[in-house]
Amino acid sequence: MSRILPTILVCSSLVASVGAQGQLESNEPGNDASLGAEAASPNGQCYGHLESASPDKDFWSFTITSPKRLTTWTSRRGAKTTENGGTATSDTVLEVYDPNGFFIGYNDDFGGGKYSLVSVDLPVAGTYYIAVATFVDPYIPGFANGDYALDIICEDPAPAPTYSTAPTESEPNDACASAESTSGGTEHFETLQSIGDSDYYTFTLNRRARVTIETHADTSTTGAACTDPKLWLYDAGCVELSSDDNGGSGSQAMIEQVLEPGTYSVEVSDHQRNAAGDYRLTVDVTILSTQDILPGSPNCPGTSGQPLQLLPREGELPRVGSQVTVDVANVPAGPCAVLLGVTAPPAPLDLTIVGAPGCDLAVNVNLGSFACQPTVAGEAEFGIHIGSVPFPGIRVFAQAAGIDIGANALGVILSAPLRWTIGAETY
Ligand SMILES: [Ca+2]
Ligand SMILES: [Ca+2]
Ligand SMILES: [Ca+2]
Ligand SMILES: [Ca+2]
Repeated sequence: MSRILPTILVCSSLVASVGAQGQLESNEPGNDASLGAEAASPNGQCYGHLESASPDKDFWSFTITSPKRLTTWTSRRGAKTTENGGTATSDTVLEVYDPNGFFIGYNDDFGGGKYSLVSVDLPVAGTYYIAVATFVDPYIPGFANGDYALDIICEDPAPAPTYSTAPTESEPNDACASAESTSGGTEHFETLQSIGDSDYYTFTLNRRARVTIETHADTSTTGAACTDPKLWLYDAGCVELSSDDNGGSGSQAMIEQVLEPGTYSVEVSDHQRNAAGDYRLTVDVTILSTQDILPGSPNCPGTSGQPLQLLPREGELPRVGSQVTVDVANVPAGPCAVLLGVTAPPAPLDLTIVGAPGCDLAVNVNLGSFACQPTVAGEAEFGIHIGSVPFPGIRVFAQAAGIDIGANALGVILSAPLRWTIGAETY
């Protein structure tokens, strides 16, 4: 039951908004300045093009009527990634300006790629500007140009976190093997009973997440505080990953780290494991967006000799409240559709028996099948608007299918499946 309800809610939230397309740039070269900015929505996806003749800058504007938190990012648009003369740009920079034209945000690269992301508070109502520009390296001839996607999300500022209080510790908990259980949204009011005491806590992540573990001054257990605590983070084998002494408030400790799915432990002790006293420990877990191509259809070429492919967009983030789009490459001449579901079969279903050897059905098509949107010859794109799904961590599976008479006896080819994990945040 706990899985069914989110599934139904995700379906109803997604189906109404499948196939949404970005707003196109329409005022080049007027949009090179804020005066000619393209008017955009404060929540949506835009499609622009950075010119090849000279480095381009495209201004986009949006208006908010109350203070918001802006998160905006660029991503690749188009299946090809050629820097010069290709269909997709590969390197952008982002600038954000307030209603008075003051510069309030900038980013070149984020998340290990060449696209850009800015997250900034917008403190007053008004019209703000985002400029997408070509990255120019003065030491390298030529520059990246081509198509890009720009996502804009304006949200109400997040409320202060609230925690549920964990049961009192049960000593001895002085090793990974005897650690207390914890999880995101939990706080612990505990004490180091004697000099040299360590308290271990363990938690398990089933999605990629940003984890924040922090100590806070407290005297609620014995009346005396541990004045200078320290934290150590360990992996499932109790191998130390990191530690922090004074990264929190004053001499308090804080570890903030992006962690892959798995089991971890954290140790709280005095900074020299040489003092006693009370502390409060908080644990926050924020699930992050991911997109992965999974195994499936290992040998399912079309008549072109190439396989149908879903290509996740570099820099694109399947985040709550955003539009997520994927490119489709090697699209055959016949109709193309994207099969969409919130679950996948335990193993891909080989279609040899119906005349498509090497092609696998790897999605439970419980959201439906939807036409690809053609872009250029042999390419298409497909997008969904995620809406405010209140269940970050839910997965959406997509697989492209194309009618390609002659490719095999069935006349259908399938791509490998794409798995989106809907994150509460981006990185
Ligand atoms: Ca442009
Ligand atoms: Ca421009
Ligand atoms: Ca203790
Ligand atoms: Ca202990």
